[in-house]
Amino acid sequence: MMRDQVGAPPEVLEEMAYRIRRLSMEMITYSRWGHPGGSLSAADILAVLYFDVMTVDPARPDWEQRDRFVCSKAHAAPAVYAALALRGFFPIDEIYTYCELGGRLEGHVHRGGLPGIESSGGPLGIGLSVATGMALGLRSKELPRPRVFCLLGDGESNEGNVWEAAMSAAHYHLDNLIAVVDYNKVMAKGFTWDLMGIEPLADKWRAFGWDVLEVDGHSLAGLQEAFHQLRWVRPRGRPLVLIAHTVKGKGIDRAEFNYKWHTHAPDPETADQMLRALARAYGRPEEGYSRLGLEHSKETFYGGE
Ligand SMILES: Cc1ncc(C[n+]2csc(CCOP(=O)(O)OP(=O)(O)O)c2C)c(N)n1
Ligand SMILES: [Mg+2]
Repeated sequence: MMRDQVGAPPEVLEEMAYRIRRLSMEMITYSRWGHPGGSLSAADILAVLYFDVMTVDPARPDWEQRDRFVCSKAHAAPAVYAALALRGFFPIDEIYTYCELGGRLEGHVHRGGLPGIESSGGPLGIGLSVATGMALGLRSKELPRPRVFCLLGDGESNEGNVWEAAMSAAHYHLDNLIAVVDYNKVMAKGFTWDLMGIEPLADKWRAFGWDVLEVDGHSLAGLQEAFHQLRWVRPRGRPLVLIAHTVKGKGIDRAEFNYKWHTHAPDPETADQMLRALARAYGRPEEGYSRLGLEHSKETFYGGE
C-alpha cells in the first residue's frame, strides 16, 4: 500500500504523539499520581487512532455515526485525556484537574462527565466485553458502520473475561470490532514472562477466531498501514486484533521497561528533566515541566493502584 494513500501527514502524528507523552507526564506530576508506563507505551497508538483512523467529531461527541474507543486498560487515562484534549474535546488546561475531587478527569477513565469517554474502567478485563456489546449494537447502523476500538494491556490479558469477550465477538462475526493489545511486556510488578506468560499470543487470538496483525506499536507509519489495511483490504466477518509491540514507559529513559514506573509520579524537578530530555529526543525546543514551582493546592483523589 502506498504511504500517500494513508491519512494524516507523519509530522502531525509525530507532534501529537510527542504532545500526548508531554501532557501525560504534566498531569501525572501535577496530580502526584498516575500510571506513566502504560500511558507512554500507548501514546503512538492513540495519536494514530485520534488523528488518522477514527471518525469522531469533538463538536458532536454523541454523534451516532462516530467510531467508539474503549480504553480497557483504563489506568492509561492520562494518555487518553491528552489525546482527547489535543483533538479538541475539552480545553487542554483542564488536564491539570486530573484526579481532582469533583473534576471530570478521574484517575481511571470514567463515562459520564467528559466528552469523548465512552466507557468506565478500573477493574482490568472488562473493556472488551463492553466493546463487544457496542459493536454488536452498532451493526444495525447505516453504512459506513461505526467501528469500535478497544485498547487492552498485555498484563490485562491474564483476565479470563477478555477471552470470553473474544469468543463472543468471533461468534457474532463482529468485523466492526478492533482490539489493540499494547504489548509492552511489563505488568504492574514485573515482566509478563515472569509473572504470567501470555505467549503464543497471536495464536491464542487466532484460535479464538480473530484476524491478527502484529505491528511495531511505536512506528506511526506501521500503525497507520495496519489500521488502513483493516478498513479496506481485509475480508469481512471476523473481528481483528492488532498486537502492538511496545515499550513500557516509551520516551522517558528511566521509565522504559521499568515496572517501578507503572504507578509512580515524578517529583516536579525530575519531571522537568524528563520533559526536557523528551523534547530533545523529539528534536523540539527544550521545554520543561510547565508547573515547576507551582504547588497543587487542591484536594486530590488518589484512586487505587
Ligand atoms: C481486575 C484488576 N486487577 C488488578 C488491578 C490493578 N492493576 C492496575 S494496572 C495493572 C497492571 C496491568 O498491566 P498491563 O495490562 O500490562 O498494563 P500496562 O503495562 O499497559 O500499564 C494492575 C495489576 C486492576 N486494576 N484490576
Ligand atoms: Mg503491560
